[in-house]
Amino acid sequence: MNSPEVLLAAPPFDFTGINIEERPRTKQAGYYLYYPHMGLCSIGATLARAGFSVKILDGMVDARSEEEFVALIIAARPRLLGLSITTPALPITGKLISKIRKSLQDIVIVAGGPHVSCDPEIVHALGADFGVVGDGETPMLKIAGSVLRGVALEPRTPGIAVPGAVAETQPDLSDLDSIPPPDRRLLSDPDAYFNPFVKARTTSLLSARGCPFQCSFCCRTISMGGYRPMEERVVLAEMERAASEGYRFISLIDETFTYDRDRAVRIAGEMLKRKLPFKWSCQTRADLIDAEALKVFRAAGCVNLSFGLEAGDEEVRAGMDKKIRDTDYEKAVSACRKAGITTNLFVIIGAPYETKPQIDKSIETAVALEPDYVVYNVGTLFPGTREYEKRIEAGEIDRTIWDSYMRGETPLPVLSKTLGRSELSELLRKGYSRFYLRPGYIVKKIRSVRSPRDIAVLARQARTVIADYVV
Ligand code: B12
Repeated sequence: MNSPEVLLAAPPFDFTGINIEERPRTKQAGYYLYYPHMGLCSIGATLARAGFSVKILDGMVDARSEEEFVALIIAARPRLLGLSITTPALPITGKLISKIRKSLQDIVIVAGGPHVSCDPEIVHALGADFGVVGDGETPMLKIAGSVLRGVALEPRTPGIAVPGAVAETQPDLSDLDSIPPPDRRLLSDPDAYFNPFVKARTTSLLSARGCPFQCSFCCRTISMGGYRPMEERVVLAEMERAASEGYRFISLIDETFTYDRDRAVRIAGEMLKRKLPFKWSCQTRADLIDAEALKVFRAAGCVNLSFGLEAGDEEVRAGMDKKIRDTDYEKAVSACRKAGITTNLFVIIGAPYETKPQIDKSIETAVALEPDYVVYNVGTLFPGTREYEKRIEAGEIDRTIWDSYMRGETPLPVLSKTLGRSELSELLRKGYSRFYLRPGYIVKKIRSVRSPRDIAVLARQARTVIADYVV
């Protein structure tokens, strides 16, 4: 790698580890899907437009180990390193920063991403020089100007935290159309990303940032700000560009793609009209889709739709401020099936007061709804969520929990108030076995095989489920 002025990186990190503890892991079992980091591509595009030389290092695909990740950074010798950090990646990032500093004494390190946005005080414990809260484009541009061009950085610049001082709030980037589109050409291996739906060059794409809903377990209202749609022509131009760069599968990673249902239908309609060569997937809420919209989506290449079931029990769901009725899920899955779109349900194992029988109900509901896929996650208490703030107020936990989690002294806190992470992990394994190892499901999957590619995809899915969650 030639030395870039700025290296933007995401640490290598086995994120299935947050669900299953202490398993003997000799090699990575192969993830179900992995998409490129749009936040880094967007910050990279902004810096490149201002004349900085930038590269992206995605530890998840560019490095096979922590050692390799550190070695790649040392070899690149950037003056400025920006790290994107999710909460579960804190411990590894802390270790990586101290290793990098041992070899590159002059490097300036900026920490950003969902965790830092919700807990900027972590910058000190992490050993970073700056932390960025919220949208990274403008603050990172200012930091790069200061570090690389000597432009003075005003004290208390909005969005920028330094060790020991909390950041002033920066307004959300409201005019998303004014920033350059994410630059996927900064990714070192665009073919390293994959999904289970098609064998094609895969990418992610955002048509809006933020989410207008207030589910108590989700941090995106703080870390991503309010709902901010991009202009439709800008979204379509980005799609055209992705097509010209050879991408043939797009994961639309908006939190709630059909929040503005008519806008989503217009975008899909235009994809169809322009004959954009993509298959695509998106995520939304089960109460925000209808047969008409799905018909347009399918015609425009949509092959999969994900929504959060979260819990099988309507009351548990409502308790997390996700007020969607059971019947909405039944309707949604069946409408997708009729439209020829596969479905994926996200299920939380361990809502705050969820009991074991209620978790069993989630597992059985996921089976009964007959979606094509289910993804279970152990409910984690993330900073920046309303549930977290509630527990701080009640004196149940302390904000310093993240420092001790980072140092390996405290486990990652769970959402559940009654069950521990290992019990929840066991229930999660049970959920995966129950859903994917049912004879009916296996037969259905084998019957759906139409090509050698389908066999390869099925083998990868089976390997992931068995190695990660069953053995
Ligand atoms: C797509 C996605 C994924 C994809 C791809 C991830 C990737 N390569 O980016 C997959 C499926 C692999 C994934 C996995 C996981 N994800 Co995820 N994912 C998302 C999702 C839906 C969109 C991310 C995105 O592109 N956003 C749009 C861009 C523009 O925003 P952004 O990435 O946050 O970046 C902006 C700012 O955060 C900031 N920023 C980010 N990085 C940096 C770095 C620097 C230096 C600076 C200055 C600023 C900065 O500036 C960016 C541009 O403004 C978000 C939800 C969301 N809306 O963000 C969850 C989300 C990021 N994921 C989350 C989680 C928990 C996970 C998993 C742990 C889930 C699991 N159980 O396995 C793993 C961990 C992955 C990891 N490597 O750490 C949480 C993180 C919460 C937290 N506090 O950590 C989120 C916020 C969902 C949620 N609401 O809870 N994820």
